[in-house]
Amino acid sequence: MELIDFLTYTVLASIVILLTVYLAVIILSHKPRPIYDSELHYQTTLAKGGIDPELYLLPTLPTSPDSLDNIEVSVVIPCYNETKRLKLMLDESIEYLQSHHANQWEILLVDDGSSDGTAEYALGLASDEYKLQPGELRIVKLAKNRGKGGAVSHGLKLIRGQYGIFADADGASKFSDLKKLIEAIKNEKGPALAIGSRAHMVQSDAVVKRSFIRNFLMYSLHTLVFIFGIREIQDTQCGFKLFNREAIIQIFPYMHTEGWIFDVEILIIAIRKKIPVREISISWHEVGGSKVDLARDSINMAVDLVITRIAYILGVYKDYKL
Ligand SMILES: Nc1nc2c(ncn2[C@@H]2O[C@H](COP(=O)(O)OP(=O)(O)OP(=O)(O)O)[C@@H](O)[C@H]2O)c(=O)[nH]1
Ligand SMILES: *[C@@H]1O[C@H](CO)[C@@H](O)[C@H](O)[C@H]1NC(C)=O
Ligand SMILES: [Mg+2]
Repeated sequence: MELIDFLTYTVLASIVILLTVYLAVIILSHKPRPIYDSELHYQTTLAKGGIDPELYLLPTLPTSPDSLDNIEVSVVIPCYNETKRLKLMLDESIEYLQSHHANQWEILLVDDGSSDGTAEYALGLASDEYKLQPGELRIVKLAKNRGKGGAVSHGLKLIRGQYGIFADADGASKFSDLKKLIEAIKNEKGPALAIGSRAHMVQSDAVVKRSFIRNFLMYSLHTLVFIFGIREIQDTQCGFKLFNREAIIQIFPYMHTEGWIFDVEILIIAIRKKIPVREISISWHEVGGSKVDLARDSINMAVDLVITRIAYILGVYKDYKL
């Protein structure tokens, strides 16, 4: 009799806990905000120099794996108040693209609601400093700030290239390492990713000299990511990830997270869909002026990670239909 009471009690309690978790995840789940029409348009420079005031429609993801306009590489740069850091990154990347992918590249700069004139600044550089052709540097402005994940996912759905890569505006990664990433997946027939990795640098000055608290938070996050199921990838957070067109089509329409944890969601979807992920060592150097708010952003990342993982397990997030 007592045993039966105990069993009934346990079963009931489990059901209540499960329902509570399920409801909590539904309530807390990430809902990407709707897209404004202006966010599907870009601005660029004029052939004769200067900024073109017109807005042009961006291509939305075609289902065909072929590139549009014969573009090999599209670079998406998420930018939030980046007038101070952007020029170095553009110097390096444009020089590389012009010499290694001449006339077959584009940069799509996603201005994530900056209020320091990042978009106008970048267009000015494109015209006066780099003398780019129309369409080579495209700017899409988000009407309201979405966070790095929102900006990157939005941008990658609007590119023309056969490959799409996202890279940070501060130029922390060595841009020419793009070559290694392309090499790593260029023979793949289906969808594939090549992601930059800084795992080889954990003993280096760049990491050792970071503040104790930064490293502590970094290791805590790594541990949490490990517990929540990404074991086969050492550096999930590197801001230098390359996708072939097929991978973009299979991953980005299904993203839910818009904040810093989006890197993990990309990998969760890739692993669930058995898309190959090659992790490639790249050069990386710390750049000052980080906009990560350590305390607030670490807590948000931890919470978002747990919600995302459980939401996939419970089927609240799906990765096969919108
Ligand atoms: N902080 C912040 N950055 C954003 C946002 N949207 C896009 N970004 C961009 O995300 C990129 C990375 O931001 P950083 O401030 O360099 O991040 P970090 O602290 O250097 O982080 P690590 O480079 O991973 O060490 C930059 O290109 C930002 O401009 C946003 O809403 N907030
Ligand atoms: C962005 O830049 C503007 C102008 O410099 C400043 O007023 C604003 O506080 C900045 N926002 C953030 C979040 O850094
Ligand atoms: Mg950085």
